[in-house]
Formats: sequence, C-alpha cells, structure tokens
Amino acid sequence: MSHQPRSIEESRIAQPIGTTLDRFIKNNQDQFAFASGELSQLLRDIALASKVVNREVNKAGLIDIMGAIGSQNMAGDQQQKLDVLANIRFTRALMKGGEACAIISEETESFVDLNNNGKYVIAIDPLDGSGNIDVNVSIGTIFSIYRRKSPVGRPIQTIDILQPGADQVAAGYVLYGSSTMLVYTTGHGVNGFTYEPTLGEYFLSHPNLRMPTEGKIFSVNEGGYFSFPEAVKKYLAYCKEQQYTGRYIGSLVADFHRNLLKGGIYIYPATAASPTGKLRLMYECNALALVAEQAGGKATNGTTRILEIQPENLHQRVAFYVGSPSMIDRAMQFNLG
Ligand code: AHM
Ligand code: MG
Repeated sequence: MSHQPRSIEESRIAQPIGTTLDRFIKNNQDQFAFASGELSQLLRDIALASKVVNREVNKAGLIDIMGAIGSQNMAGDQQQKLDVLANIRFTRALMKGGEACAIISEETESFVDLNNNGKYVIAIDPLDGSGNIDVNVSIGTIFSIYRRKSPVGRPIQTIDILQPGADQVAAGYVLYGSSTMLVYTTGHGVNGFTYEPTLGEYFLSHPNLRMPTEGKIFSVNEGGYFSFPEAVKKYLAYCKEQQYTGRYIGSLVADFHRNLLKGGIYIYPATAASPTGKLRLMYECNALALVAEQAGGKATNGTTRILEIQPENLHQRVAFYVGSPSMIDRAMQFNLG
C-alpha cells in the first residue's frame, strides 16, 4: 500500500477536533452518583461566568481609558473593581439556573441565600490574587461545590454551609494567565481545559493531570520570614540546602497551577500577623486541596489534612501546605504544625 504524502489541507482535515468542556462534562456526567444534570449545569455556569470575567480581566488596563470616553457595559456597571465585578458575574450565573441554594464568597460577609429548592452550595473566591490585577500578573477564580445536607425546599441550615472539604462534589479553578485555563475535578481525577478566545470555547488540553511525586520548587512569601514559626524557617533552610528553586507569584491559583504541572510545594504558614494563616479554608484552600489530592498531591495545615478540617465560620483562615506528595511528607517531618 502506497503512503502518498498528504496535502496540508488533507492533514488539517485528518486532525481530530478537540474536546470542548461542554462535551467533556456531558460525556462524564454519569460518573457522578447523583447525576441529574444539575451539577453539570453548575459547571457550565461557572465556565460561562469565567469567560465574561476573562474578557474583563483582559481589558483591565483599559478601564480608565474606557471610563474616560464614557463607555459602559450593557449592565451599566463598568468602573467597578474587578474582584467585585467578578463576584457579580459568578453570582448571577449561579443564580440563573436555580441549582444553587447558597453561595459563600470572599466578597460577601454572610452567605448569599438563593433558592430553597436548590441542591447545591457553592463556595467561591471570584478573583483571587487581586493585588496582581493592576500589574498584569496572573490571577484566578477558585470554586467548591457541595450538595446541601438538609431537605430541599426548606431554608438552608448551618450544616449545608459549613461542610468540610472532603464533602465537595466538585472543585476547581480558573487561571487567567498567559492563556486562560479551567481545571476541575468531580472526584474522578483532574482535567484541564484551555480557553480558545476566538471560538469562545474551553478545550480539553490537560487530560488526567497528575502532580509529579517529587519536585524542586518551593513557593512562599519569604518577606514574612521573621514571623514564621521556627519549624518553617528550618524547612526553608532545608529547601535552600537542597538548592530547590524559589518561585512565588503571589496569586495562589498561579503558584498552585505551576506546582501542579512541574512538581513543588506551596507554603503559607501561620505568621505573627495571621496566627492561623492568611488563606481562607472555605473558598481558597479546600478546592485546591481536592484538586491536589485528585492529582496525587497532598494538602495539610501542618497537622491535619485540609479536607478533614471542620469549618467553624465562612471566612476561617488556615495555614496551607500543598503540593507534591513526597515534598509534603518531607516538610511534615519538620513538624510545621
Ligand atoms: P486575596 O484573596 O486578597 O487575593 O489574597 C490571597 C492571596 C493569594 O492568592 C496569595 O497566595 C496570597 O494572598 C499572597 O499573600 P502575600 O501577599 O501575603 O504573599
Ligand atoms: Mg482570595
């Protein structure tokens, strides 16, 4: 049989078309024990809101210019801080379908009570790393999805809101970086999707992501060094003796994502200023802990697996160590707790 060289056009046609996020969600819907399409719809709603936020993030540097020429978006709510705007985008998207009964957000003091018939509670940091917006550095959205525990149709209860991370039915993040990515898990491994802006679609680009068992990157804000616990200082000295690479963006999603792909450890310890740590359990750490574990990594506060911590309030802070399993195991030998 002769193998004629293909024309460029033929080669193009022969290339398989990518898997869109929508198709992937649909194809994998039956992995979910309560498959009724509602969780799938929530994931789609989050993806849609992230596209809108992505558009706004990309215009961040233009806001003053557009303000100066009096331009407004359709809703008339331009000129707001991007993190507030992102909160509005995600809340609206999650409200629309009626699947969510409550939203816990970094941007709101109390939870947003939505719809007694909704079966899901969403915890979200709509735009994390917001200090990096003005300087054109990667930022992210972090989300956790829980099933409510109390009967549907009644007002939601504390047990619906304060659920430990182990009860998440799905979690993930969006990284607004050099390209925009959505990475999520429903407890069956982790998959990553890259946004193709001209088509307005996320495409599966990182199927079945696995975190390297070992790594050489440590990510910590060493500016806080003198207020770190002694054990953390010792561990950091160890990282340097090992000639690990220090990488710290200051956007949790971006630091986490790099370490997920390359292998590494992210460290945000308790400090003198934040004796229980800075990062928030419910809408920053839990989602990334589930993604890490589902990719073969580990996440702890130094003594307890993050996913097992029973939250006591919506905005609770925890120390956070997340990353490659061997690196976390070794770090724990320093008794970082
Ligand atoms: P934010 O929710 O106000 O954006 O703060 C969370 C961010 C994380 O993205 C990042 O890892 C951390 O705060 C950086 O804190 P620091 O500037 O103390 O290093
Ligand atoms: Mg945040």
